[in-house]
Amino acid sequence: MSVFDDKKWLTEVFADSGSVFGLAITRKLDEVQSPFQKIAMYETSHFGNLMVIDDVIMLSSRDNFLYHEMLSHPVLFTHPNPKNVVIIGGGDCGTLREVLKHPGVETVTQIDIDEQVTRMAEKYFPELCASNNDPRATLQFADGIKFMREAPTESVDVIIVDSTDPIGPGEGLFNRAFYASCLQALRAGGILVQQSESPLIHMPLLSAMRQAMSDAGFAALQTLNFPQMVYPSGWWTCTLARKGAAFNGFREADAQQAPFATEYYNVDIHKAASALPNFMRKALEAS
Ligand code: SPD
Repeated sequence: MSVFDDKKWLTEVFADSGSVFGLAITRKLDEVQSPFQKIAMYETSHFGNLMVIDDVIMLSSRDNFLYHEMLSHPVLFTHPNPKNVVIIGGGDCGTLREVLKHPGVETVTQIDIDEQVTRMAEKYFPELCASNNDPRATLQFADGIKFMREAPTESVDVIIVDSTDPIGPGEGLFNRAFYASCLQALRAGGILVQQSESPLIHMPLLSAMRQAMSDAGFAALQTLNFPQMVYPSGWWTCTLARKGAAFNGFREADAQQAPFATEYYNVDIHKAASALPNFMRKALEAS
């Protein structure tokens, strides 16, 4: 018996780490079966609204800022002058909102395979969709793998892959063929960044992703880590891959004077996120 027996719990079981994460739910708000996946929305007692896709937690009102800011601002302050950005996935529009905060960004094309994710986000996370009508933004509902395969050569500065885990519709976004398409679409010095799962639970996957990025021809890789309570282990990463040049810090002065507010990202966080614990260094050196 637990002291929480008066609550309804939504639990996600992480079979690969023998652990489970739970949030207290006050009610189910919605559920839709799209042609691609089941999207469910819940109201929680402490984390605001919650989106769950195929029984996997995607985001909560309370902590999505960590993930969306870390997927956007480090890469945009690392690129010297990002003008044209592509987001693959990202249907909840939280990443799009962060990217559009950068005044130098001229176009953002978001390609999510599932329009229903965006329709649900508009309804239950309106704050994340507040910038969807920005004239710089184009939202397309299509296959991101095909989009990148057909993208004009050297037409993009930054590609952000804001995907689900590598199962279901997101599976094809984690392999060498996809990274090769991204490399071709990037201009010289362009950067791909992708959510790269938990360092504690998914290190073999993270190593394999990095290997596939290198095999595709990316010249330099950088993995950043940050907290994310609602994902397995509460600890998450994103990995940057640069075309044709090594990483050489980031535009620290610009980040310091950013003309917009963030809740998590700042210069010190950016630096700290690139510090990797020994077990990660060892695993990445070995791969
Ligand atoms: N284990 C869930 C990982 C999901 C990562 N992407 C979430 C998308 C939020 N924009």
